[in-house]
Amino acid sequence: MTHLLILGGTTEANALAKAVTAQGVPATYSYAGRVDNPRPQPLPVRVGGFGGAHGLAQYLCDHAITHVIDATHPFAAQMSRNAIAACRDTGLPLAALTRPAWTAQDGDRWQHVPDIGGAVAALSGLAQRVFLAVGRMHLEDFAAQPQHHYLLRLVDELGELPLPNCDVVVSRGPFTETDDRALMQRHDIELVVSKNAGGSGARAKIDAARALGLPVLMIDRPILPQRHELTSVTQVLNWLAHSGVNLGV
Ligand code: 3Y8
Ligand code: NAP
Repeated sequence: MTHLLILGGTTEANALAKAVTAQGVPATYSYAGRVDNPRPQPLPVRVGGFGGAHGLAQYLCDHAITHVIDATHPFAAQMSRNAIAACRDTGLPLAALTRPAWTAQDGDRWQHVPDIGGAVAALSGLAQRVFLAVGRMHLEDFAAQPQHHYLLRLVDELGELPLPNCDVVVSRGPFTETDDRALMQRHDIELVVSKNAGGSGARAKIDAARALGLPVLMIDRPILPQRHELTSVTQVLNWLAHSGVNLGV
């Protein structure tokens, strides 16, 4: 009996959830539990960590999972590493549904940095008005550069803010270039800090920066171990069909 585990939390994971539900394939959607109100899904949802790679392997056995699709964000590196280890240990098939990294186009003024720490180091120097659109989990790292005025965009309100000089916008994507351009003009933004998330849900600020001629500190993705990677829902459905899943029941 087929039972998919979708490791979710992205636009692509949500599209996959709809597709497998439409095909009548039994599946469970998994959130880490990072935000207060994660988007509802059309299939059973579980929320919270598994307890490392071993906890995930145990979950896969306990819930008779037959296939794992890692549709997490490219920066969710620990989850992806755990999925590789747990599927290796249990012998279960794993495919990652990911999105190609963004590449600079004409007019882009990108400075690539290898990780969050590299972005913090690149912010040394005179005070600027910085759009820090990297979420909540790494904000404290930027307290090392308190001279800037930061515009933060968060999914949920934060009580304590680790940055002395900042404005906060509480808003979850997917975002649009028009709105991001207006936001950046309203706040006189001079520099954008972004993860190279890929996909469409987070790219609005990159397109807005190009249109406004603003520089971008682009944080490159963490390097992941080798795994079977797919870049569309159709490819995932084909992968499932080729591994014996009866689609369209
Ligand atoms: C909990 C689950 C959809 C999916 C929406 C995508 C697109 C909008 C853009 C900016 C960048 C950022 C952040 C972002 C985007 C999508 C997608 C994406 C970036 C939700 C969601 C969960 C999370 C977790 C959250 C992180 C944070 C990162 C905000 C749901 C809304 C910055 C990544 O407050 C926190 O703790 C937030 C934590 C991990 C990164 C960070 O370090 O803070 N995403 N985002 C998932 C879980 O619990 O398992 O409610 O949908 C999902 C989405 N966020 O179609 O609606 O697919 O990428 N998410 C980044 O890309 O830089 C915002 O502001 O421009
Ligand atoms: P991470 O650093 O790779 O994972 C840290 C731990 O969180 C994992 O080891 C696991 O805990 C738990 N976890 C992560 N994703 C999970 C999931 N989908 N289901 C169950 N547990 C999960 O992950 P992250 O960067 O914090 O991302 C967390 C979630 O936010 C993911 O769903 C991701 O797709 C989504 N998201 C992240 C970003 C981002 O910028 N990082 C952007 C958009 C969406 P255990 O070890 O206890 O199992």
